[in-house]
Amino acid sequence: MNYPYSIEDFLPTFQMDSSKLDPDEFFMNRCLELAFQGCGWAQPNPLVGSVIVHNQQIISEGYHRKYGENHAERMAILNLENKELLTDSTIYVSLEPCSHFGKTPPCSDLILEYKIPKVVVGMLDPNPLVNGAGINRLRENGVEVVEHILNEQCRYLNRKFIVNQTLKRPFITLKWAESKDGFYAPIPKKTYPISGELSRKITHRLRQSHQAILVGIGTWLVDEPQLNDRYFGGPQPVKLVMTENELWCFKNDELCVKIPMSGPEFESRNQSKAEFISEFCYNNGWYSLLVEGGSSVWNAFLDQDLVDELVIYQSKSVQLNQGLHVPNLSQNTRFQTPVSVDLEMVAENSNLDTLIIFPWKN
Ligand code: AOF
Ligand code: ZN
Repeated sequence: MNYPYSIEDFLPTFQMDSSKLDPDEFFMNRCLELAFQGCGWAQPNPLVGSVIVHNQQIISEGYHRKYGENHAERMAILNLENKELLTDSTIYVSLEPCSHFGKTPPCSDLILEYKIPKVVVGMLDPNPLVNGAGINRLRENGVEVVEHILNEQCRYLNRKFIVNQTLKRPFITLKWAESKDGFYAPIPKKTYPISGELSRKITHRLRQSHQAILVGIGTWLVDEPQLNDRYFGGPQPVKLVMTENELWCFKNDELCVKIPMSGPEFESRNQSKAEFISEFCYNNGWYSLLVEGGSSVWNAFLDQDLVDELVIYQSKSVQLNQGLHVPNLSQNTRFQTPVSVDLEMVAENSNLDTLIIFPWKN
């Protein structure tokens, strides 16, 4: 499987040897590959892929390409020229077919309409409007349904959607680059390149796959970061800046609103800044937030346990001797067993960073 520069590329659960997969897993793996093509475009909808298999051969494929557009199964069915084959085929889909009317009509109805006798599903749809109802509807109408194929991988791919649907808040990723001695910037603070080229690309993928990006005012003023994705395409994330007393919100590079985060009204909410920002994002429809630092912003989220995933680039070459410290994770039980990848070992790469990931925990 290859999701260029994405966190999935570096996790052991996604390093599947396709020769060892059984047929259901093999076809579901293809669904995952297709699903990922919607990365950055389908959000905040889930990433979903689908294949139609006839006589053990894939005869059609589809994926949820863009928010508001056709769902994966519908695409796979529409893409098939000879629809007569459907009554003797199996449709694979990485997420349970939906049973509700959203921006598009229910996929389970389409499957029934074309009399597809068997459906193989990767994961249940955590959307309370579906949540098993799509599978029930198929079974009640005589369709054979097989569930949970590559379930762990399907759920990980849709971790943002799961967090949104079950916790009603954005998925929150923290990311930083640190020198080999644990600093993220020199003192006095100035722009200082720590991570290498491959790390930068991974960051752009992270930006592309989040709907909002947050930095502190220090990072904003000193680094003047563009906070956009310049490699992968799709809608650009909204930029947020946390100051001592305000949250600034930029859309299309224009400052559009400053929201107070101090004073009697804010205090009366009894919320930390991290909780407030999380709720503010969710209420605005920004269902994933990438927190790029500095330390007061990272710590605001770590202190409130509002971190779903943590991504660190640790340089093997840059040593600062003194500077601004990255957050201390030693007391935090959630962040003790990372996945560590020596990026220098990744194909044709002169990047001297170790990628340290604390992946979302199911
Ligand atoms: C599927 N296949 O490919 C996707 C599904 O507004 P809509 O019509 O796009 O519906 C969005 C919801 O549909 C979303 O919250 C999730 O429950 C489900 N997404 N379902 O059968 C797909 N993307
Ligand atoms: Zn659907």
